[in-house]
Amino acid sequence: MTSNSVSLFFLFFLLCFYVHLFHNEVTLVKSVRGGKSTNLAQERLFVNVIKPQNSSQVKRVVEFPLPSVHECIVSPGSRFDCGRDRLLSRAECEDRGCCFSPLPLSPGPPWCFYPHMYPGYRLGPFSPTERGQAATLTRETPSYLPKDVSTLSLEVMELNADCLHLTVKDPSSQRYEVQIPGVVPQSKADAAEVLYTIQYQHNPFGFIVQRKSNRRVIMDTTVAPLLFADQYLQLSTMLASTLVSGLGEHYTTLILDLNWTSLTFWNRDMAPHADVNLYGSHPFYIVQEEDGFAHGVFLLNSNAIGYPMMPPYWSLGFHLCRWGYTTTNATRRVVQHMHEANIPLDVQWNDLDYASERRVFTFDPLRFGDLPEMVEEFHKRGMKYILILDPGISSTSPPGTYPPFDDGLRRDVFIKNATGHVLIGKVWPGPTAFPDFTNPETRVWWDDFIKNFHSKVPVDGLWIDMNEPASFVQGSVDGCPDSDLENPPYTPRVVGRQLNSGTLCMSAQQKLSTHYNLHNLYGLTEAYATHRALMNIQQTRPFVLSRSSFPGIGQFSAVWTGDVRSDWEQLRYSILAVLQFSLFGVPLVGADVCGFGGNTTEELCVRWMQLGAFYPFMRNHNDKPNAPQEPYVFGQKAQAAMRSALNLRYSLLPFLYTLFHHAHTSADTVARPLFMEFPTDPNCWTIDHQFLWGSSLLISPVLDEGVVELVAYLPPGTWYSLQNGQPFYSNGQYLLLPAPLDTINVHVREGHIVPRQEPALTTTASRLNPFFLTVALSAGGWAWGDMFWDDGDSLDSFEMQKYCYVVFIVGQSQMISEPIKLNGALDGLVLGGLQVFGVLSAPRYVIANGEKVQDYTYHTDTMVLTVTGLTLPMSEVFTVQWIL
Ligand code: MIG
Repeated sequence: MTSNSVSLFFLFFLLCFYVHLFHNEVTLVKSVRGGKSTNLAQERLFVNVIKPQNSSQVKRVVEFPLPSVHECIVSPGSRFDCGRDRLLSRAECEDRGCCFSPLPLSPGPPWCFYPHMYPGYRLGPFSPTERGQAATLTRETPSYLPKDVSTLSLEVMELNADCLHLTVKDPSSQRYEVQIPGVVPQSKADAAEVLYTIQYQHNPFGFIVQRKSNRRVIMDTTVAPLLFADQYLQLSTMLASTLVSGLGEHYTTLILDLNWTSLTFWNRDMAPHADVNLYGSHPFYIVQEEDGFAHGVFLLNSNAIGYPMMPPYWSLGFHLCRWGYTTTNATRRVVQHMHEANIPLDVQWNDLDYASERRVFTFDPLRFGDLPEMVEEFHKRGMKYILILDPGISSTSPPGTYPPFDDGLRRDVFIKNATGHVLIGKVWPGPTAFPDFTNPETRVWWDDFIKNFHSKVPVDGLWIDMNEPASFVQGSVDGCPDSDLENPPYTPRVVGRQLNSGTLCMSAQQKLSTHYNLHNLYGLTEAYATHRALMNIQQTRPFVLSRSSFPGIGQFSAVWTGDVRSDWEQLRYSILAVLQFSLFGVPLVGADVCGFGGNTTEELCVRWMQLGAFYPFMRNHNDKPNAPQEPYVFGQKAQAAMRSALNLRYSLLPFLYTLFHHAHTSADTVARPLFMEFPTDPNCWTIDHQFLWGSSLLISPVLDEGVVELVAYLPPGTWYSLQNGQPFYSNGQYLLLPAPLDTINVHVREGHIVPRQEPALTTTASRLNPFFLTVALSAGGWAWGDMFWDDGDSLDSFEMQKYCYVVFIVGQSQMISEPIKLNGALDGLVLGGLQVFGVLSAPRYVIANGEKVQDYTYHTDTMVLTVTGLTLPMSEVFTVQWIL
């Protein structure tokens, strides 16, 4: 299961549940009776999974009896598709023993559907296993699918009180199983504490998972047969509500459309737009149950995975990139302009421009000849540097002139075609071979070349693009053989209609298995290899940014949402995309600020910089042909707005970093949908134009052109404007808020304390500045906050106990810091002040560490107390009191 599910339980009584099926491609079809019905019992979910295996297809002709009329009495909304693989005629449908009844709706219920009690597997007796219990499933009547598997093994493991794990597999053959590198939690739940029950229908086999406390059924697979064949797998269930999120990566809303839609998981180089498969695959969904409960279901063919990595502190600063910084001097000028415009910048990037003939591990001797010197200069300024590293290795340089290829051939690190020769595709350098990152030798080769390159160009992180993997030719320059892998009996609805479209041949051979099985894992395996290489070289926390993704990638990499267009619709989409990745255990995520494709406008770019200031990962990036969009190219007013958005972000970095600490240690989300904090508030269930940072900050960006005010929802409670402390007492209301071009609305939730620091032009500088605290008092005058702090880039600082953790508590007009863990990282750093929102009357005086304070102000209209000029050591207990 993805790591974030565990923490969701603690926050939201999440019942996590995962089904362990052996697939590498999934299509989901969801439908609600009659469209948007409120009859929750009618919703269902099909999971159609393409299964790999061996040898050629054998057509089996099965005789099915025609279902009786009454077996076909199924309401349209409860129909489960008996023809997911292809469109069937009545005769073909009835040949399968299914019911046929056309309907006028499109999209709508299937015409060919299963009768009640369609034959399936029979469940045998259970026997105990090491981790749970197991049984055999046997199919007496073969299904209509070619090469179905008649005997399956089922294992049921109660991993935790809140987590159930089911595995279904073919015991008789060695089938590919995903192995995701990471931690595998091994535990067994205490029976008394388990939150769910599981019941079985024996014949045909199905299971029902119920939440104990309210007896709600959260999964019921008896609604349609389990199908398990060589290249096809189908599991169907009812859903507990219509509020389903997840199942990325797609261009959708936060709450998915259940009106007979399909979502295909097939990693693809594809600019985000509706109804297509995008760069990553995350077969995880979360269902809100309408009374504040929620559960998640994860479909994976491997064991559980680890928590998100702890990012280096600098990676939370501002990143600037474009395709088309054609020389080192052009790149230097960008940094210089940013500096002169007084706009924070931590990380400067280069795209493909740096490479000689677009070949990775080289740099162009003329245009980028002094790249090493440039990187050193950036480092001296306290900045970092990242460049792009595509996986395709040029295969046409003269022998002896391009070691990555020559050496790769020698060490046998490349993906092979079906006949055992290195598969050649086409990417930016022309014909290329593709490293097989499932091969340990490839990882060593990759390490070696990164190390060698790093010894010349000391990059601070790597950007791994085109790793779906993308290729400009279909399959390979020689095409692909005609086989079941290239043309399965059922091809999911992928862009290009062929699995090998825009990528490698499915029959291509990797160390672990065929590319058919490993396709969606290419980015993950590359991210793992790259993370490891950087870790070995730098001995500090690696930074990797990947476009393609799969569950588990959050342990190794940040992800960005690919080639978004510079327009308002894509600005809006970016929030949903970021929130989805939060649910998938990838907290370090963002979209290209100001948009990648097409020209931005000044107004759009200002609004995007404001929203981007609240992406966990913030990078402004632009495509080659487009007008520039660095902050300094715009007018003074726009620059001022961008500068203030960035200063706001930089002031909040201690808080953001603390949220990442919680993501890393307990799988919390960082950017968070409102429903996760307010699960019983129906207004919050679907909101995806606003979001939270942790549980404390509510971000309400402007997402439309020409708009200077905005309707924002404030969940029940008191919310304070972060800008001026003005309180809003909400009963759960929509409010009209002013939002002039220089403003992004951010509200602090009552009862929370946000640790902050004076901003600077880099995090190297800001990390030395005085801290300050923003305190948002509850109605009773209380507040709580915490801060994680360390040197910002040591490996495993938490695991090695090399960090500080301080809790701040306010009550009865007094703030106390409680340093729970101190290792020295806060030595020399001071608290410079605090702002307290919601102080009901003017204090008579203020005392800090027992002494009267001179520098403070109180605003009667907003009820804000501001204390400045303090120098209280952060590494010691401190107190601040305001005497009323
Ligand atoms: O096919 O490296 O999504 O961010 O600038 C284009 C050039 C290849 C796609 C990435 C984009 C990057 C671009 N790359």
